[in-house]
Amino acid sequence: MQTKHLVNSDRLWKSLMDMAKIGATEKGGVCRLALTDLDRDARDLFVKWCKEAGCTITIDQMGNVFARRAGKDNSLAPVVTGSHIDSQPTGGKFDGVYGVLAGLEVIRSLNDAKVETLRPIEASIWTNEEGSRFAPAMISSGIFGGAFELEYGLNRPDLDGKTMGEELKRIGYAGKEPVGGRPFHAFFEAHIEQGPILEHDKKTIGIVQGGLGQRWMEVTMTGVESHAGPTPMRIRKDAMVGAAHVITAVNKIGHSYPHACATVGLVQCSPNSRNTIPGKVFFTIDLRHNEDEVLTKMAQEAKAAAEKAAKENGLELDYKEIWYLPPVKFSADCVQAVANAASELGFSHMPIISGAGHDSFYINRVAPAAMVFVPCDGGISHNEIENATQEDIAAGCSVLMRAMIERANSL
Ligand code: HGY
Ligand code: MN
Ligand code: MN
Repeated sequence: MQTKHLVNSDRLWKSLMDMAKIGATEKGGVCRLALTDLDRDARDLFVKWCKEAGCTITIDQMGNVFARRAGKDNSLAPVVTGSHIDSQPTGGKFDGVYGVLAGLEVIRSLNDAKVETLRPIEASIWTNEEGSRFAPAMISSGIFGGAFELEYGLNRPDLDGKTMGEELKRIGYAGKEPVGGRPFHAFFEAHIEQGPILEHDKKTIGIVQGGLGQRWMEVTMTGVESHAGPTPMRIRKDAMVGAAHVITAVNKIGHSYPHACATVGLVQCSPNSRNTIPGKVFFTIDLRHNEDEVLTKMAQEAKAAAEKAAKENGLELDYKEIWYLPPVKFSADCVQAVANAASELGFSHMPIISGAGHDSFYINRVAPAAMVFVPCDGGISHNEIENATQEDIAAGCSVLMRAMIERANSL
């Protein structure tokens, strides 16, 4: 069957490449951390493009940006699409921003085709999806979905103690609109898969059924700083040794359950000097699984391993869980709308579960939501070499557009 693109593939690709210049890194990726000047510049560019496409712009108190294209009946709840524009420190050109610019491309293509939908359509940016600068992830969509209070989000600090509220004000995106409390008729998010399945199975579109649950912990192990030379091994209270035991245990937990994921991604050692025994080590744990009970067991085992390592190495332990996201199941109607669109447009497709978290996970709590995945090279993401093909990027956007039109013309 001949596949059909509904969108302007070259224009979408160019907007992605232009946006990737903001925070571009030597190795071809982006570093555009949440609420930095680069995040502001990217937001400003998106807003400029959306205004040129005839949209009206609304910004809420967490800096979420909504670009609205009017429909025939603007009293009806909109169909919304979007994702995030903040990146990892060594992020790629597509993670998040593809979903933001795919939403703009849908609006631009509707304008080109002079199509008026019954319902208004909105393209959106969700603040601090990555949870890299400000933990946890997906805070702003989480507030929209009722998982966190606004005050909690505004007061989340980065590692230098700057809060989200202060940084939103600083970059000029502390909006007035309340976060949430308004209905979406449906929400769709286009995103690269960030894993190897679609590429391996040679499918263009992933019909995302839902996503893994997550538990994030912050751990501080405290021993005694002392001289690396005269301090005998038997009397040391070495925080790095304790942390090493926990890090190894977390990795073992990840391997011990099928489809589990377990990662220690952030480690800070103090005083971080080569000839001083580390007195304090701070690190994070990221556990994921599609079954809530298994995720709970993994978390219990990680905590037990930390307590054992602290005891055996004479260390103080501060261990706290800072985030729990239950496994997600998307709305059957929206998932079906994506599947129908992929079939009607002739793109190969398969059902898939997301290993990564996304803003639609929380929006799914207050509105029917689903996602459209496209492959990325080698399944690599959260890496500057992250890449996708223009063909797949346009295919995913066409499926997004078709699904959105179907929902936007339904009562
Ligand atoms: O961590 C995640 O899954 C997402 O990239 N924030
Ligand atoms: Mn993402
Ligand atoms: Mn990401």
